Amino acid sequence: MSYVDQVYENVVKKNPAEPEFHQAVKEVLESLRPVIEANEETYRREALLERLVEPDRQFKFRVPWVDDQGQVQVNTGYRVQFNNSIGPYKGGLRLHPSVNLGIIKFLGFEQIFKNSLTGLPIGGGKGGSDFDPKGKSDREVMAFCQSFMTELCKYIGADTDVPAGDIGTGAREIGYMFGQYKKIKSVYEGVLTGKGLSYGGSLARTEATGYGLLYLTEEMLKSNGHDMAGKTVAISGSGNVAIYAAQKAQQMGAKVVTCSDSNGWVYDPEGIDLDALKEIKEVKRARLTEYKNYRPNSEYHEGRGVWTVKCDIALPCATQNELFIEDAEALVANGCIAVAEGANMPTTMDATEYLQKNGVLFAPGKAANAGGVATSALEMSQNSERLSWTFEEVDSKLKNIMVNIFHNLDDAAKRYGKEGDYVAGANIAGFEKVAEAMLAQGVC
Ligand code: NDP
Ligand code: 2IT
Repeated sequence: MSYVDQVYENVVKKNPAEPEFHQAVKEVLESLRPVIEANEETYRREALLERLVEPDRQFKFRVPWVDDQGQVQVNTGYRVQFNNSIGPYKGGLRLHPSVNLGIIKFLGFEQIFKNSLTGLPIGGGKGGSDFDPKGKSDREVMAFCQSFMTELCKYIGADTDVPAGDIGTGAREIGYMFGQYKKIKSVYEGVLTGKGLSYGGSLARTEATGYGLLYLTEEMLKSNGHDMAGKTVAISGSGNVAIYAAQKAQQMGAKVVTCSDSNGWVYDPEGIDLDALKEIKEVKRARLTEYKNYRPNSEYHEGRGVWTVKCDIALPCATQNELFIEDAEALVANGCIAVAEGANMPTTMDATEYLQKNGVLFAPGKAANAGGVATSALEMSQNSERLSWTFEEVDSKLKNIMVNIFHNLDDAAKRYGKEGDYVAGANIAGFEKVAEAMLAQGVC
């Protein structure tokens, strides 16, 4: 049996009931086959892949808190420290009722390669909880965040492990967690990123994932003879990534016609009104059903459907496994030329293959959404030197990073005879640096 198949089979056996983790490992290992075959003897002897798919350590803990009725609630918290061979563990905290160990592990595993692609010294980690911030008062969210950090603070630190936002974790949650960390540890350090601007946050971190997605997409389009101006864009999600992806797409002269949340989706043929969307989602924390009150000519539909809309470019920015084979078929039938993943693993493997086979340019999440974590690393740098950079400075570094990521993965794909396969290119380019560091550091 090939080394890749052997390692994958073992992952499934050792980690049952973690389908998202299996999916992430399979996608990475499949595209690493040529690199692994070229170095098989060393990698086997050093058990490189076995070490890569096994987290350094994982924490699972109880998070008790008291709701506004005086009722004690109990959630489960997680932090998976996956690989720190190129820098401190770095990755977000997801707060969503669907969170379980397998989801955190898939995200942590992806994060290793994504963080490597940024070219910055950050390792891979991820955490979160099955807590649902939706419908909770600020006081309840604070109670949860304080309890969560009371345990998490034992395992993290500015040079050890630096969490940040993800689904359900935004500026409010990071603020409460930072306050609790400081209270318990009496240390003022950059232990979290995505902080508010008044206490060590970086300008442009809020916008970074969405903006970075568009910088990379534009570069991918340019290198294939297209550009963003005049294009029609379908976006899913309506959170941090979706909103700032839409903003940058509009700035680049494209028209964004959709967005969605977990209940339904909006089609606005005149182009999404971002002021309205921000007010609904960032200020009121409300549902997309409200969008029609601002834009009477728009349509609201219950359920899924964003990918049925005719578009040139599709940007899935909500969650994992939200773009299926039938969606890929609809996109191809409608003449879509590019798909770039703002979310982590939003496209299923068969959908990805279908898109690639049908000539659709496809930028995988670990490259396309790396602008968020890259800017988090820039926030760490600013915290370390106790300085803050201007918006323009951070934004121009972000743009450079995204352009470099695209060329690195484009080159890696070409080196292995897989020109245009940006999935393989991203996995190979991300893996090469981590593998080299792991081998150099010996068995650990
Ligand atoms: P937010 O919580 O700000 O927004 C998430 C959006 O996705 C919401 O519109 C939400 O709808 C929707 N969504 C979440 N879960 C589901 C679900 N199970 N089914 C349908 N819709 C869902 O999160 P972000 O924008 O930060 O994250 C979006 C994606 O981008 C995630 O995959 C995340 O891992 C990834 N990402 C985020 C980065 C960041 O910097 N924030 C960086 C890189 C990647 P609803 O409100 O109804 O739940
Ligand atoms: O998936 C991701 O890259 C994030 N949620 C951002 C992580 C970070 O540390 O900024």
